[in-house]
Amino acid sequence: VRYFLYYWPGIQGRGEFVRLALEDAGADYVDAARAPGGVAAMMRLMRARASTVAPFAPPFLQAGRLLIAQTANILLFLGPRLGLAPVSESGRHAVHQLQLTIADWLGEVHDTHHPIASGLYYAQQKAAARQRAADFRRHRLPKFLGYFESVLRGSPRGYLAGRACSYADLSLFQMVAGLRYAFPQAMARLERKYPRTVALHARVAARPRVAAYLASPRRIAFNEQGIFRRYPALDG
Ligand SMILES: N[C@@H](CCC(=O)N[C@@H](CS)C(=O)NCC(=O)O)C(=O)O
Repeated sequence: VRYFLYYWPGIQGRGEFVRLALEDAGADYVDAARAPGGVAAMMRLMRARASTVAPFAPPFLQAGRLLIAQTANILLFLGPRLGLAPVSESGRHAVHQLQLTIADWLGEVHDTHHPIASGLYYAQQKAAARQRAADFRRHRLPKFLGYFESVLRGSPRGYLAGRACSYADLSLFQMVAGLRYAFPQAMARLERKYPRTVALHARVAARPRVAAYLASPRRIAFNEQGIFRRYPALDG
């Protein structure tokens, strides 16, 4: 089956968590909104139709007649099809649980630069952003990193759940990559406390298809329109 991923062109954003899974598996997919006319097609798919529940927001995935939205839900669907989820029911729920926790974490990263409203510019909420980011760096970032480190500590193979790499491992790689981009100083200070998480990041980056993807033009560079933004004022 050929997959069609719809996500805003020009940013990694939430689409990147899906791209990483598709790329790692060598899946046949089209990054559909990056093609000419792709955004218009994406907006058309977001209009409710009688036969489907329309997505509220990108990313969403078209697979044959299926249209699936919500990052963690897309990965729940793709995981077994791409060989990136455990076979057991308990394993699949564990990976989905980890992915939902990553979604919560990512939302908090977003709120460091948009603490008041997503519809306002960063420049309109700078003072609140500084306050929110300081709390994120001091409390939330170590708490989330510590949680994933403790999950890895309990795992014999160095992956988050089960014996093999899952989409949650790919997503944790993306969190570390994004956090290093957005908060270079904070991450430099913190990282040594989370050696398993850092090692997992390196291990995922070295997976042959991921490495090839990261070096390709398909990987959009981090930038200040995405979720991970480098604003020095927010890095302390
Ligand atoms: N919970 C959803 C969030 C989707 C989402 O917030 N998408 C953003 C782009 S990353 C968007 O286009 N939001 C439009 C809006 O919230 O109005 C997910 O994880 O996929």
